[in-house]
Amino acid sequence: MADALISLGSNIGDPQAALQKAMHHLAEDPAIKIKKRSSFYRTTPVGPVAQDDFINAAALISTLLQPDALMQNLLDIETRMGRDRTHAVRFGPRVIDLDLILYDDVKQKSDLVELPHPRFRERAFVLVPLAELAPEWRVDEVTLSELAARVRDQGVIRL
Ligand code: PH2
Ligand code: MG
Ligand code: MG
Repeated sequence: MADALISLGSNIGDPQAALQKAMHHLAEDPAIKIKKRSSFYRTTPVGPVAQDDFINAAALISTLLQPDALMQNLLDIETRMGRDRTHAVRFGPRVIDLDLILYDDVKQKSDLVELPHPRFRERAFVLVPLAELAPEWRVDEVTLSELAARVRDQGVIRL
């Protein structure tokens, strides 16, 4: 069994309902056990695209799946929830986004997923929910709560 941290985000339609639905899909996957869910956060969009605020959250799971298989299941949930990547704008609005951020202390770069997630250290909308779930989880000797403290003030409000 491995532990993994997943970041969830949505800013189209009813984002809170979308996050709840995504949590249900995760819980229903027989290969995934949700250990903890974070609060929901309203977050200012990060990146080059002007768009609505996001709702973000995180889940701490344990799983028998290897990282690529887990990522594929996350992508399948996105597709089932109506995510269409064919005309998508990079960093643009999305009905649901499920990102695999950390998987034990695995470091890898496959076609499907890079671990740890390449941009998570800059993103309060990822780190604040992660630090709520696993404040003492260390990445290269630094805890998630320390990483989260470095990126405060990016408009992340707990609901
Ligand atoms: N996701 C992005 C780009 N920007 N900003 C916020 N606040 N939350 C997100 O989930 C997000 C973003 C691309 O995945
Ligand atoms: Mg993302
Ligand atoms: Mg994604």
